Amino acid sequence: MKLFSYKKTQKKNVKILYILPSHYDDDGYPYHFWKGLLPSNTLVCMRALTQKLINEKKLDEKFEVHVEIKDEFVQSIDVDKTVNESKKRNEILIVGLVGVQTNMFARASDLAIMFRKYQVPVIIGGFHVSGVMKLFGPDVPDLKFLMDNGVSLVCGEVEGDGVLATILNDAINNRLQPYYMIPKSPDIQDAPIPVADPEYLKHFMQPMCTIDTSRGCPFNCSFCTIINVQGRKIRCRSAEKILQVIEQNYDNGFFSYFFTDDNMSRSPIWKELFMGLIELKQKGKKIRFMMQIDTQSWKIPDFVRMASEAGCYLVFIGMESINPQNLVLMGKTQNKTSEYAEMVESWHRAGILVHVGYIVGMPCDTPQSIIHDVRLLKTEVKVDEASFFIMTPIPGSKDHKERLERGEKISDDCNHYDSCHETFPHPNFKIGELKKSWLKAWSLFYSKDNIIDILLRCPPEQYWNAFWLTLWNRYSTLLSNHPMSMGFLRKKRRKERRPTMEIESISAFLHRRMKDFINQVKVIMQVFYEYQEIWLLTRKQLKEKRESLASAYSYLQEIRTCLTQILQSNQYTQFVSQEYEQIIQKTNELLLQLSQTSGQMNRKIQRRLEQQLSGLKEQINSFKSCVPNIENLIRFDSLVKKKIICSYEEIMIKSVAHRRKINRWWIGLKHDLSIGRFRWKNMFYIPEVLFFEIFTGLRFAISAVRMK
Ligand code: B12
Ligand code: SF4
Repeated sequence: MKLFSYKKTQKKNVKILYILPSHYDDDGYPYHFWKGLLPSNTLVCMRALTQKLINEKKLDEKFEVHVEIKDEFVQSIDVDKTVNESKKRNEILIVGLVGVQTNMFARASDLAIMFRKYQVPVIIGGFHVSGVMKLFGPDVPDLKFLMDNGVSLVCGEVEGDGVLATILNDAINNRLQPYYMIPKSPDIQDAPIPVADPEYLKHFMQPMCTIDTSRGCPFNCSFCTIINVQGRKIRCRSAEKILQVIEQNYDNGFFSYFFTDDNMSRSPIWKELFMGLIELKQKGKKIRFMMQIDTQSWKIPDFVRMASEAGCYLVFIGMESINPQNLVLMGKTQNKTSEYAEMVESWHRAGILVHVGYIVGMPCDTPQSIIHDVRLLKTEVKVDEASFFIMTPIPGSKDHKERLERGEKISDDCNHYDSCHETFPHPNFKIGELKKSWLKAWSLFYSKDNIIDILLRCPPEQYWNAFWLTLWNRYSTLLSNHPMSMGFLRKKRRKERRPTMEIESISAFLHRRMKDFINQVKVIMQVFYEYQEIWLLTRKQLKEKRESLASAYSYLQEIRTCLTQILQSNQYTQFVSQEYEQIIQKTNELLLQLSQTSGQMNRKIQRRLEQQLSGLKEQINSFKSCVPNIENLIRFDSLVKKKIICSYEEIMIKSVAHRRKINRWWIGLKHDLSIGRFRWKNMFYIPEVLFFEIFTGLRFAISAVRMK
């Protein structure tokens, strides 16, 4: 369906093209994907606002104005082609680069200059320009460069009366000002709410709609730009209008939402909105949504319960750190670390998954403390999903301003402000070490053991959501990308490279793409196999087995925490030997618990389990006489993981044992082939392997896609 089509008319046509620019990777290629993860809220908001002006005839009536959108993450932007098409149609082209965050600013500037070469009027808006101009005014070199090249900049939100109409009429009549400073944050009560656009949403893996029900935040975190750009007073849209659009979207087949408010729990309309969604559900129109909230919101009366009834399946919480000192230094004093576990538990009880944002490189962080804190996040706080960000002094934040005032060195490449790069020297980390710690945090959290633990203990009704979310994070991080700014299947164009880097020869580019392809296939295969095993172990239908495995995994986590404490203490004091005794004791308890659960299984499993476990008791107790040095502790860890947990899993779930046997066969075959050895034994297994791979692979793929 085409939402906006051209009419034959006497008036001159004007095309307003809103583009969400991408950003560059470290090799200078813009990020493009075949399918994206999240659609852009700013892009659809800007189109809805402009369409309203067109409908209300607020734009110069001498022209016939049309509006189009393009998201560079998932759609290609060919500047020459776009300009030539407009020329052929004899229409005036106006380009708006929208929602430009700091990490997108370099790409946005390059696109702007490309369009300016054809004299196309270009306007840039979004958080980078707004944040910088609010704190430093327009006299900043990067911004001046653009204005000198005829690009117009917009600082602030444009919903206010006449604001966008003025800018667009100036653009249509070729009289754009170098910049527009919007003095007041507008009331958004009556701002148009974008309706779902199937043409745009088809570029994403799942058709999810976005709505910002409110803007502004009452808190005062020093690393955040919201306070300076959108203000501390909360302004909201009309709940009634939002509900009307949601119902209309439902009737058109769209029922999944991301409410992009920075803090939905402080939105004055949350109750009215949730009540409306509950009523829609009673009418059979079931909506599902995720939202961002703060760490205190679980205490708001009725908030958690109503969110669950209204269809919330995931909350994103800005936890940022588990070190209280860090939180005080960053002004995030509303976060109470001692309450984190209770908070997560309260959301879980309501059947809602908890995803936290976590910053590494806060003032008190060190490489060791990050490892320690991530362990706590897994074992004590028990969140279902975590996104890690490298501490970044984003322009527009108090942190950025203060660093500049103190004369500290910060990166001058905006493209690096994506929370995945080091942008300032941290006193506790050598250069490059912060990035390593950040990667370590991802790999520790998304380790296979923790993913199994998450899937075993998450609310059962959210099993498939947790499954796909963790899978996405694992897949993105294996490809060294941030899951939030990542899509499925990367695209690159040879000639589309950052102007500061040379265009590669065809052969060099083909070589790069071949390497990318092989890496992509490898990662997809790795994730497929890993998750097949994870699914075999954690499937929802194995209710009793899941429960006993869940407690085995939580024991394993506890034992590992003790082991880490011993390893970190580095000296064998009285305390260490007590801890050591404690883990041996805990492991014995684990054995006892596992053999008790065997009573619920069939006789054969029970017998095998008893045989396996009785031999282990002696081995565990033999550790009592060993010194708790590093080698012994590692041996102990491997005994618990391999001999107790793995064999328990294999005895309980036959298909897991089978999967692992075939994995070993593949590894053996690969090894044999690498050294040029041929074994007849390998051939005999081929029919069994093929049958298993096809049968289990298909069963897994169908279950994961149907999510049943
Ligand atoms: C939802 C969200 C996301 C989502 C989706 C974003 C999307 N594509 O919709 C996800 C999860 C993917 C995401 C990821 C990231 N985000 Co984010 N995100 C947001 C959030 C919460 C809401 C965005 C939104 O919908 N705003 C509402 C729209 C309507 O407002 P707006 O974009 O400012 O647009 C208005 C004006 O700026 C102006 N305007 C904008 N463009 C134009 C263009 C023209 C021509 C004109 C005239 C006017 C104009 O008019 C608009 C209407 O008033 C914002 C915070 C916020 N409150 O906005 C952070 C925010 C934008 N994100 C931020 C950051 C840092 C990131 C990440 C780098 C990582 C991270 N730390 O979260 C990644 C980067 C991903 C990427 N490269 O795209 C920062 C950006 C700061 C900066 N200077 O760069 C923000 C401000 C949050 C913060 N705490 O500081 N984000
Ligand atoms: S980080 Fe979150 S809580 Fe803190 S000021 Fe920004 S939006 Fe508000």
